[in-house]
Amino acid sequence: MTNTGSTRRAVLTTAGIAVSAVLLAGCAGTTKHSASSDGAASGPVTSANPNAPTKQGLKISFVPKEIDNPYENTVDRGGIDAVTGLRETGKEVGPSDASASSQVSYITTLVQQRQDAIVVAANDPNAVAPALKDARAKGIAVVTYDSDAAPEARQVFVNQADSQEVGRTQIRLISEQIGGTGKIAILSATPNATNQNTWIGFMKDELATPRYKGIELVRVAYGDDDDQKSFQQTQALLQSIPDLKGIVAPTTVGIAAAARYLSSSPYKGRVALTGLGTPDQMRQFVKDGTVVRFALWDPSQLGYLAGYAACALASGQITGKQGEVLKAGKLGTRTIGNHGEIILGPPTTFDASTIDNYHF
Ligand code: RAM
Repeated sequence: MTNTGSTRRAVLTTAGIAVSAVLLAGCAGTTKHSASSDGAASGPVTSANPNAPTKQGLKISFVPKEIDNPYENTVDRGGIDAVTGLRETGKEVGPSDASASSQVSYITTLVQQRQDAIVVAANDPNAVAPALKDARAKGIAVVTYDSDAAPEARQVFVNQADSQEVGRTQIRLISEQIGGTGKIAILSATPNATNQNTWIGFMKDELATPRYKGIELVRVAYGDDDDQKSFQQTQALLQSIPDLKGIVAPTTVGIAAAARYLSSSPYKGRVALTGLGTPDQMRQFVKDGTVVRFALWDPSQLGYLAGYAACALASGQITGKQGEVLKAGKLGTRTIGNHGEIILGPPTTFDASTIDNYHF
């Protein structure tokens, strides 16, 4: 659960310098190439000025669920691209595991470093809340992306897609793949993850509709967004539920590990697997017939949108109120919705006929 500095990585990019990724080993939140800005974050902004110029010298930090998750790294590269495109400084720093409190010390360090904005994919909605509230009280803009924190601890939540749609889509996909009847299980990330729990809630809601009366959700297992644990949990599900027809893994780590297990097991082609995966990780399993169809969005666009949201908040162009409009560079604009939610767009589904069109 505790994060050791040795596995920690910070990715830094500095405006105008083509540094795409720097691997650092060091103490919590070490900032090797800090911006020259004095970092004096201004006090909390209460009313938006959409025409305010984007401040310069902003320091924006991205805190993923865990630092070695390829999905989260792609998201953060997109975020760092966005902020460096605005001539600000961005970095990625975070824990080596996705446990509930693993991000707290990183956030605390970023507050001490007087970052202008902290962008975090919360491993637990409540565990990070006190540290984020402290950041807010010190005038630091707080954005959640991918996985939300308690709403009062942040200003906006940049959501990859409408949560209902993500949940319901996955039930539609598994139903199509098992012919509408039989036992299914969910292989999730961690038990506390806000995003997976929200999606699972909508999956259960969807399963309760008459259309899916032939499908029975028999278990929710947790691989903790750890490859090995997800692999073992897949094996355990298949061995303990002999008549299991399908698995839904709403996590890129989980679905890739489950596909790897299935692909070389006697269950390949007999037990369906769908959920949320990156095309790059899933390509071989789609091509070898282990997986028929799954879903996701473009992770780098999620980070890009969150990077723009962070700069806009830190510049006073938005405050997070419903109805405010975020200008997001190549993505156009997004209107802030209920409870400060900003949605990237609808999820995409991938299968053998389309997967080679996507490279992330
Ligand atoms: C994993 C993480 C992340 C989630 C994706 C789909 O990488 O759990 O939070 O959004 O899967």
